[in-house]
Amino acid sequence: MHEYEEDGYQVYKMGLWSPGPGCHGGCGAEVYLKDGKVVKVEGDEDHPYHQGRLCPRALALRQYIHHPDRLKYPMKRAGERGSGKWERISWDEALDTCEQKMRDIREKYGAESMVFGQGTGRDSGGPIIFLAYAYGSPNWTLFGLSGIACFTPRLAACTMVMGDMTFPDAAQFFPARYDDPDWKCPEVILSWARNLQGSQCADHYFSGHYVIDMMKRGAKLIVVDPYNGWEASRADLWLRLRPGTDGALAMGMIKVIIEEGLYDQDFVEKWTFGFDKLKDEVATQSLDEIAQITWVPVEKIVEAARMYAAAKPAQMRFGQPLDSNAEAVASIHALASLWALTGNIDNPGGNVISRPVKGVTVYPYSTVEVIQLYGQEFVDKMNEKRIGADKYPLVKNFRSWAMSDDVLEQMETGKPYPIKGLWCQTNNFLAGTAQDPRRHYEAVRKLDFNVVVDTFMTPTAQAIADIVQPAGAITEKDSAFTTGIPLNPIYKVAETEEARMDWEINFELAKRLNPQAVPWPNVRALFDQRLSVAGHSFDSLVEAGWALAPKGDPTCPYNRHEKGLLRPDGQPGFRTPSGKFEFYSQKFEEYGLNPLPHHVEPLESEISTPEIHKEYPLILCTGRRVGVMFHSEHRMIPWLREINPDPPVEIHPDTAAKYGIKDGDWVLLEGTYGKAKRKAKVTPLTHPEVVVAQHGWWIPEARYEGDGNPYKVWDININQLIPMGHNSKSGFGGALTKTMLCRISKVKEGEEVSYA
Ligand SMILES: Nc1nc2c(c(=O)[nH]1)N[C@H]1C(S)=C(S)[C@@H](COP(=O)(O)OP(=O)(O)OC[C@H]3O[C@@H](n4cnc5c(=O)[nH]c(N)nc54)[C@H](O)[C@@H]3O)O[C@H]1N2
Ligand SMILES: Nc1nc2c(c(=O)[nH]1)N[C@H]1C(S)=C(S)[C@@H](COP(=O)(O)OP(=O)(O)OC[C@H]3O[C@@H](n4cnc5c(=O)[nH]c(N)nc54)[C@H](O)[C@@H]3O)O[C@H]1N2
Ligand SMILES: [Mo]
Repeated sequence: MHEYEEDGYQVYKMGLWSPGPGCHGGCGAEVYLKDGKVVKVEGDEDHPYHQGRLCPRALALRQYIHHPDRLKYPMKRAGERGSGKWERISWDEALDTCEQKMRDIREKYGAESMVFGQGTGRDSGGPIIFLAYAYGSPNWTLFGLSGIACFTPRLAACTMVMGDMTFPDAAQFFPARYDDPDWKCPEVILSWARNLQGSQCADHYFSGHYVIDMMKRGAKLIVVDPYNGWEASRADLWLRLRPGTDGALAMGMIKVIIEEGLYDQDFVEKWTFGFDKLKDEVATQSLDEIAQITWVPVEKIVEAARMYAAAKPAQMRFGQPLDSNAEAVASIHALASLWALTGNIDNPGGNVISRPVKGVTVYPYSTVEVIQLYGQEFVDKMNEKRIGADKYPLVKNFRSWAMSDDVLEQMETGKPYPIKGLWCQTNNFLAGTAQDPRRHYEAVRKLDFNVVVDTFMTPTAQAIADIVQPAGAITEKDSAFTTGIPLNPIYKVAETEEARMDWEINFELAKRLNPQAVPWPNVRALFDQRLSVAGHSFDSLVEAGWALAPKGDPTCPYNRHEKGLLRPDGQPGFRTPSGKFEFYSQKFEEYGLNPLPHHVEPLESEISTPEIHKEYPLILCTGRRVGVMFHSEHRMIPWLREINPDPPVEIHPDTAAKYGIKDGDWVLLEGTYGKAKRKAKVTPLTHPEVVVAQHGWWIPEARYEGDGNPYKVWDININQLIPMGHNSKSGFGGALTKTMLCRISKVKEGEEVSYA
């Protein structure tokens, strides 16, 4: 039952997602309401995936939902852009203005002149592409994040070389979870650039604590991470690599596995393509050189390769820092090759192929899904003007994003066609999403019309918006979590003033701008249709609580390549040109990219720019997640801010001593592109040559009076040290968020940062 009464509370069982906790988890919660207000949130012990566990952000949900600073009604600016002056307006006026301005832009310059920007994959992703496509603009993008370096590089690489993405198998496909007789516990979990304690559910959509569950069941842990975090400190083997050298390390492991004959001969013979070419490639490489590049000693590379290859099954979880690698898809190709070499694809306990549960798509993650929603002809038409599609064949042929780096450049140059407006929903680019936020700020402020849809007044909204629209929080919206396991409904149980759900806002505007594209009477009807392939209506999914695909369904494992469940032609094999996992990728070759996995040095490093390294000797590794905050959110939530009160930079005690820095000192970080201030947190957990800085910082309590520095963002935004426009050759990847060089010094007397 999804709703019951207890001690005068109305209790709703629901999956939590953004906005509120943020995250990608859809965790099972029980939300307690009294007099229409959320008063308490607890984990739902009956939920098979999370069994009552919740993160701190979910537990603090009531402080988010009822925060006095929540945006409560639409507003228009009442002065110059960035003046900090706002006037309350009605929803009618807000939507009338958007309709009229967007019509003007479309008529004068074409629909492509309006960019639709989102942040990370949240519930709003579906309605944003929906509005963009209804309006007629192909320019849907993860606005500001160089190389769209979040998940898409991993998705694109895996799709090209094996036709699908995989997730670690934590028995998430079965209601009985670990007790299902078909499931096997992996002997080894290789956790590569993952941060269980901080990012928690991250990009695997069924909660991160499965690692602990499986360690309790005997799985050994190998960790690849420069930082001594929760996982590294508990690992059976820890490889402390230099940030950005994952591709080189993976090639080293491939070399050992091939040359020591540790690979799964049967799988390689039957299901892979290009093995000999991969073998020739690694024969040219030396483990000593790889050790030098990666900082990982040869013995450890060998030990990791042997341990991973000997385990049956073994699984790998891989995180966002890989998307930031200089040639991200190439290093991800190397990692995926490890699964194929050891036969750990779609096997019990290995890396299992993931497709939307029963084929339901609300927020498309692949080209197939975009086409499923909008049709081939329309998608082809969109590609004609999609920014970046002509420049990068991989971008053209995967998922439909406009390329973030090129969007910025085109805003600045107006070439090949002008950009005139930004629809900015779920994206605080000035504080968190964007690299080189100053360039973004300048470019967006010159546009004719900007809209921000958010739950709070952010630095971005203050600086660039003409219209601000208040978005409903997680308990204030109807939607569905269809991108992971299980399929979860989101349903409205409360309201905050005039805040509206993202789907409703975009649906209403899309209907005004292109009624033909919106044949449904309301959002619920749209959901009914999209859920119908799973045999559900919106109401029945809410009643059921969650849904899974049954065994035998093509969206449920195992060994689907053997059963002909992966390819459109129904033949056994993978959805690639050869029908096999491609060590030598024919798609990459077709797109003018190196068909083999390989390593590319970061833009700045001790190897690529030794001169710069002399002056800027530290590696700036940003954005390592912390559990109490989601990107730029939660700085105003008392319980969470108390745990993480100031924008920190973590620095090793030896390095701190060298530069005369003490714990709690304000320090200046300087790189070749810019600078930012931070509070030093001296800790042995970080490597002496790596400083670790959280991203997403702004100071909500520093009230904004129109001085051009909204919420002190220019004092502390770490992305000022990170440039745009150096994304990977393929287009996707290379955000440089983990690898820029920098130097550090104590902030001088009188230059103290204060934000009371
Ligand atoms: N609480 C919270 N959860 C989040 C988010 C959040 O902001 N807050 N963000 C969400 C989003 S959008 C994402 S993309 C995910 C990201 O979540 P993850 O993929 O887990 O990424 P991170 O936490 O950035 O880093 C993971 C680990 O990689 C290490 N690392 C850094 N650079 C490198 C490198 O070059 N190579 C290797 N091998 N390791 C490296 C870091 O030290 C860290 O321990 O988290 C999601 N979950
Ligand atoms: N230096 C550095 N920068 C990074 C990263 C890093 O590791 N280092 N990580 C990058 C990554 S992987 C990502 S994915 C991006 C994330 O970037 P974003 O996802 O854009 O994250 P935020 O900057 O927090 O902006 C999100 C905004 O959306 C609002 N919001 C939240 N949920 C909703 C909702 O459902 N509806 C609406 N309308 N608004 C909502 C929040 O209040 C917030 O203001 O950041 C990137 N930036
Ligand atoms: Mo992300």
